[in-house]
Amino acid sequence: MLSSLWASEQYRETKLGFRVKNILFKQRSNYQMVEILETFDWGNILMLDGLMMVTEKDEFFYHETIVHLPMALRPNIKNVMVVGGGDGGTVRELVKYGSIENIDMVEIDQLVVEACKKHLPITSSKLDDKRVKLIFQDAFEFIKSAPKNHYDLIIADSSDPEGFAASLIETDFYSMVKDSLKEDGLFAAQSGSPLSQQKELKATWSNLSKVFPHREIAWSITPTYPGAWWSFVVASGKEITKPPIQEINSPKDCKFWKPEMLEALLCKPKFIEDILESKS
Ligand code: SPD
Repeated sequence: MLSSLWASEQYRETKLGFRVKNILFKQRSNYQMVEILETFDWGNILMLDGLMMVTEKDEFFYHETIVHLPMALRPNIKNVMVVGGGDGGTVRELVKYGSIENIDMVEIDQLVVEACKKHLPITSSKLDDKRVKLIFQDAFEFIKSAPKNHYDLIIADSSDPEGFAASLIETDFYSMVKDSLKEDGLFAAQSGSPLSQQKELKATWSNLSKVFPHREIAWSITPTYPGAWWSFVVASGKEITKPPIQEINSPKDCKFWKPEMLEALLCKPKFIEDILESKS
């Protein structure tokens, strides 16, 4: 029998629908509605407050970009903080590097992690790696008292900058991130859709510019996010230079990422340049 159940993400004035076979998990946490649904076309999907976070079919584009792009820009990354990332996809990519010694994952919502461990087994498969420390706390609060000059890489794998995640694109947050990073440490974050979230992307870029002297923007794709095209930022107190491709030591078991992608993803399409340069 065909299911007549549909999950749809309405983001502003656009809706994207996914036909659902089964509701695997649905529970309100202290922060948001957490749903994991089995779909016909996209595998199991995670939605938070009705917004798409992960589909099993296309999450690799996002998670491989948010990890392997910054990892390609700095050798010798050992100590990492992940802000958010409760589904585990970012950690799964990070643990591919034998050189990484420690990953502090600071996720506000323990229920997201529990649900993903059960229903998104591939995405969450490395959350029990012995180098991973799960900290269930508001990242803004955690980073206030985090050690200074400590991390080589901080990745913000957050929801859209609305509600409790809104503070994660503010200059106060970026300043604390900068203090927690070593001098040549790198900050990487998802910065939303250059098509559907131009105002947020512009705010991210200008706030970053107030704190970090060196920044780059990269594009990638996630077909099930609004606009499909996605953006990521990297920033540092020290110059960001692209190493020659043959010096990039990326893991081989990726589906989207390979060292040649660094040059491609850092090449800004004209309309992204225009957003970053616009006045408002
Ligand atoms: N509009 C959706 C933005 C979601 C970005 N974060 C996704 C989390 C994947 N680990």
